[in-house]
Amino acid sequence: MDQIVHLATPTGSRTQALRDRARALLDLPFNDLVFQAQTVHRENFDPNRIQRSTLLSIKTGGCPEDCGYCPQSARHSAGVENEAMLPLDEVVRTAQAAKEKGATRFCMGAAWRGPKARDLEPVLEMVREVKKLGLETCCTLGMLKEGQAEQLRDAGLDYYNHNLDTAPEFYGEVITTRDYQDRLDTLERVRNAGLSVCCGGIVGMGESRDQRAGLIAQLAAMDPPPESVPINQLVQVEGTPLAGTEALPWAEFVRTIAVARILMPTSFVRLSAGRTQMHEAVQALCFLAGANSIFYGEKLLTTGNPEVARDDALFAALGLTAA
Ligand code: SAM
Ligand code: DTB
Ligand code: SF4
Repeated sequence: MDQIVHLATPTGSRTQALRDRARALLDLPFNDLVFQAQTVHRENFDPNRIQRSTLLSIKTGGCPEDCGYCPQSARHSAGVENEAMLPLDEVVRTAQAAKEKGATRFCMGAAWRGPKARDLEPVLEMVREVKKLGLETCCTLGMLKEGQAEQLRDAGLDYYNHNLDTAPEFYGEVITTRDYQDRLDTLERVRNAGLSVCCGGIVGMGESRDQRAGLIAQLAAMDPPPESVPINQLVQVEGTPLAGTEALPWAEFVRTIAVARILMPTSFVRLSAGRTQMHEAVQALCFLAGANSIFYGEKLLTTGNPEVARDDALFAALGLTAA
């Protein structure tokens, strides 16, 4: 029998120690923190190589969950319609185009609480076909039930994305329809199936610095930590409860990336949602602070992402190469 891997509990002493460390790092002078992060980064990665993933929303809108940041919740009025699942050929065409533009991973997202058995079948087919193109595959479909992670793995899935989103004690301010433990349970299923874990969170939702430390500590306490750690800046969408939240100062975002890099030295830290609203100089600082992955392509799930030509120009200006 496979060994069951138990993730650290939200309140364990190891998590608390990591949280104290994350907080102390966040409190450092900016230059000291970024220098430390870049030093750790160079010990583990080529500092000039950035991995690129392309996202596609395969099932958009109409989600029953109440995540306060999300334009796809049926409970908010962000103007995102409930659409049917995309047909297989459209998904494969989009993945092929992403590959031609230079993405190495294709991430398929669905606005579900979790997939029903009949929902999963067409997704398995998408995973098989995208995998055949020679791309790494990733899915983000919500909570998984017993056996579903194995089904995805057997279809050829490499990564499953499921975010903790924020610190445990702030979580209830943002989402009420599922709890933190539900998320940890899904992550445990993903890990036990042998899939690589993509797990991160969102900053700029009105949380405190201490709560940002809490999020990073939760991620770093996973054993092993997630292979991919997306750090999203809240994209404020009119009609969602979190629209109008005071924007996070840019230096605080860079600090969060730096602490993720230091506490998860061998993970890919992804500078994720929010780049459209972020000055390129700030993105450059994120790379300096140890971010080594981005979402690449004009769209995230429902909101915009920088144009490919613009990202290509940014890579050229910084001498970055695609991993
Ligand atoms: N429905 C599935 C779930 O929630 O697990 C998968 C898709 S969901 C849109 C994936 C992730 O996108 C969320 O966990 C959240 O971290 C991120 N996200 C959603 N809306 C966002 C926003 N407005 N700004 C930043 N990140 C966002
Ligand atoms: C992640 O952490 N960020 C991505 C991906 N995982 C699925 C999603 C960002 C969504 C931003 C809002 C939207 O475009 O709907
Ligand atoms: Fe639904 Fe996922 Fe959006 Fe939450 S984040 S409302 S679960 S699509």
